[in-house]
Amino acid sequence: MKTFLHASDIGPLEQALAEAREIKADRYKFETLGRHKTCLLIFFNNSLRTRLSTQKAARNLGLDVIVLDVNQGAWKLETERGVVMDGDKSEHLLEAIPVMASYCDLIGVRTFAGLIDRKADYAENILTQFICHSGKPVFSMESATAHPLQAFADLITIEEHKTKVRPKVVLTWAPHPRALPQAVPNSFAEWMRAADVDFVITHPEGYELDPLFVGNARTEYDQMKAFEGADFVYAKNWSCPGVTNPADYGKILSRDMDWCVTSRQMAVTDDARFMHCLPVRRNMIVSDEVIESPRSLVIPEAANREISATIVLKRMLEAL
Ligand code: AN0
Ligand code: CP
Repeated sequence: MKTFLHASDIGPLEQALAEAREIKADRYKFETLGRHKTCLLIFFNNSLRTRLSTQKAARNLGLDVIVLDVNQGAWKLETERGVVMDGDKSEHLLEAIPVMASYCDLIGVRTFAGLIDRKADYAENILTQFICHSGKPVFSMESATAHPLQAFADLITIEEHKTKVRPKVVLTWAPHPRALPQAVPNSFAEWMRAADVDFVITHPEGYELDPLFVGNARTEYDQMKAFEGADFVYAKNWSCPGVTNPADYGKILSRDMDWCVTSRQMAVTDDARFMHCLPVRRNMIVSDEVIESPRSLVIPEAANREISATIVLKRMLEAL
């Protein structure tokens, strides 16, 4: 595997899930695979889970790890070609990438959508430059439009906790005070479509996700209806994807607190498990009661980030 951005990059999901069980049974099984190899993790944005779980995964495989926080201690990087660099940015990504690549064997990149220019975000401007100019395998640690390590961990979590062959999985939009990217719901939808689940998306009108990720997944605009009989409820806020109205891209279209997941909606599910990628704002996205209930999976879900990252890094090492 040379790049990791889409569900298709991991190949058959059954095989990936079997590998997850293998790693979970012994996470040090491949501890010599990364000997004398270095994994560079580059963060353009904040992170708690990705930062820790990916380092842990790398160490499971015997890799050395270098972490760079671009906004703390590095030179400010210009990302657009053709700019006269007379502002506050001292270095261009086009030099920085090959330099960083010369010190490592694998590269992980965390970068968020700007939420201003839909075309630039969906072209994955920063991640693409790493893929084109590093000469090294590159994996997304959440990029502008996708968060595949999260979606893979979510799939593992659903697989571990499902009690039906084909569970009903509901992705629900929920309110948030700041405009957030579509990366998490995009990838979650993409991976759920590839998995053997009954998948439904619910959100207020105008929040339709990009067809590139959701394909022809079922949308139900009535949240209560969508929740009926659900086995898994996956909550997430996202800003307007600009699919129906490009001018609204990145905007907050609704602050309707009725969409906050509480026991009112959970009551119509089939005793559903609650999921969220974290970080989560309590009593905006989900009530204290629901996130603290024994049906909440947010902690095992986050723990599975170590497993998804171990598999992705292992696959990349095997292909070196
Ligand atoms: C980010 C997002 O919505 O993409 C990271 C989630 C993994 N969330 C926030 O910035 C709160
Ligand atoms: N879920 C997730 O990716 O969290 P962080 O932003 O803390 O890494």
